[in-house]
Amino acid sequence: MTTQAQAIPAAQPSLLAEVLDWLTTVDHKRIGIMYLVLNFTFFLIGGIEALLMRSQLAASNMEVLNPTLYNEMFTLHGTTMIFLVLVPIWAGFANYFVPLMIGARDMAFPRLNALSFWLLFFGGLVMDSSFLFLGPNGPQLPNGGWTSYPPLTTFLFDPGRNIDFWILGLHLLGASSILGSINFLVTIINMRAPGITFRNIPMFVWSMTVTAAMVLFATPSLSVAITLLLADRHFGTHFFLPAQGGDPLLWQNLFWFYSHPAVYIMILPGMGMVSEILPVFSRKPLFGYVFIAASTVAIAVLGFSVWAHHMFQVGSSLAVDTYFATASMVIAVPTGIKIFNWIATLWGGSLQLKTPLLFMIGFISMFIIGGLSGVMLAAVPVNWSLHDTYFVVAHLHYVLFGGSMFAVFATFYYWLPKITGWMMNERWGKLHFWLMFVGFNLTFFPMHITGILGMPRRIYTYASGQGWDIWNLLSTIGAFIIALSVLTFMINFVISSRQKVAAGDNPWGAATLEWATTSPPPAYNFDTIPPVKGRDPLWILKREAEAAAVEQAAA
Ligand code: HAS
Ligand code: CU
Repeated sequence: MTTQAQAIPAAQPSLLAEVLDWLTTVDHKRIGIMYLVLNFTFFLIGGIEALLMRSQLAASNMEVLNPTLYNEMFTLHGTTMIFLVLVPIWAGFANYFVPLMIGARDMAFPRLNALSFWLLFFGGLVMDSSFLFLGPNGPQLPNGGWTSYPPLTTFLFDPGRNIDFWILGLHLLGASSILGSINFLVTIINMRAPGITFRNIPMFVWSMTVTAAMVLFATPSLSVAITLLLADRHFGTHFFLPAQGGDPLLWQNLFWFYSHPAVYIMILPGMGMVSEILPVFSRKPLFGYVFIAASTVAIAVLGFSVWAHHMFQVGSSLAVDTYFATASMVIAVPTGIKIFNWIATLWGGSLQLKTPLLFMIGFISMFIIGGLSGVMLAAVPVNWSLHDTYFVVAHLHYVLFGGSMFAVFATFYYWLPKITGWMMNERWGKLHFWLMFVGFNLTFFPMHITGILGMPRRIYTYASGQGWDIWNLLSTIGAFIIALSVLTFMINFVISSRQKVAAGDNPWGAATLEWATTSPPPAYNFDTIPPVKGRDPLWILKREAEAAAVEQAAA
């Protein structure tokens, strides 16, 4: 494979051919990269929307955004961050890495995989483009909140095109998720290399299996909800309008039957990655593998039976409220199991405080705070006073940003060397972490306080003299520090891509199969798949090689 191939210089493909190659690719690695680029672009868009909102809320009676624009910004910010960043970004990482981790050549259905990506791409475009098409109220963006409760979003109240675009965009995103989840399930169940079983498969793959099953069971409920809403808006049905015999609670039940599981869809893969990264950077096998895997399944099952904790104000019976409150609190048990096992993994290890580990320690600590405020919200009387206040906004950002998003950055720093062949710069990485950690806490911790002081979520401005001003100002300063940290991340990416510090096959000394091939991997992934004899295959091989060397030396 050497001299001849190198002697004849390969013809340089034209730029057009190269672009076409990417647009028509069915290679899981390229599709994975396209997901990540798209998701990061949406992360920037969602971030700009957030900065606009925080500027408007920096002080009382500001006039950065008018009320209409403010509604549009919080709707698109929530929808973008959830449906276009955190749900699909894990599919992006998994696309690239699941086949490598299980020693497969590609995903089970490569074309379906490309279709999932393009549905996501066009779903995102549709979601953001309603303002280009004039409706009866002029150019508008979706404005019903990421929850889009009817009757607010019915035709009677909002005849604009914006809600239709939100529905149609979401349909495409839902189809993308469902197809992706089928693909992951079939790939993981059918295409594992010899020796890989569900007792030794990497925990990220375990998490993706469970997540894909959740996506498959939950997403149709959302698709049904938005189809009924579309029918109500345009085809004369009355599912949601009480005056015509409908029931808005039907929407809430269908929506949360998807959207509560969705919060675990956004965090379980991250929890899988914590379980990958902690062992590598503490030089110890994962503590409690079986318990972590089982608790993932438990969270998924329980996650389907707590949705009405978002609906404690609708006047359900005491029995119903008691059930949903108890079930929600029970989820703290499997979650706690994970956290204690992670701490046990770190315990006594020789910790290497590199950027991926820093972000994961950030994840664990911030997620505990977010989880505890979740348990508080699950207590019905507490919920009655805190529902729809900034306390909920604080909770959801501690789990979704402090949790999922920190895990995303950890994963990025951890896996980028495999994708590109070069390392991210550590100094800039640490600066990125600390800026983000400080900015995050400065933004979202005060929201617990404004929430308890009674500040409702989704208001575009407020009067001073209610004790909210200083906390809001701090939140806004924090938000700009987060923006600075994201900028630091992008600078790091550019600097590192110029420095190109070679990564080698396995820069972190990790144990899983993706590190056995070159960085970046060849199109076909592996020359030969190393034998898998247990949970940490590359560490087992290393130990065997060392033992053989000792034996040889002794002989
Ligand atoms: Fe949540 C609202 C309850 C986890 C995301 N959540 C939201 C929203 C989002 C979200 C996005 O019951 C807002 C949606 C909207 O726009 O309206 N959540 C919980 C509970 C948990 C929980 C009980 N949430 C998450 C995760 C998310 C997420 C994970 C995304 C990644 N959440 C709620 C409730 C609401 C809510 C109410 C509705 C609020 C309202 O009124 O609108 C649990 O899964 C958390 C478990 C984790 C822990 C931490 C680690 C566990 C340890 C073990 C020991 C702890 C014990 C508890 C025994 C608990 C360390 C002791 C309790 C103390 C208080 C000290
Ligand atoms: Cu929930």
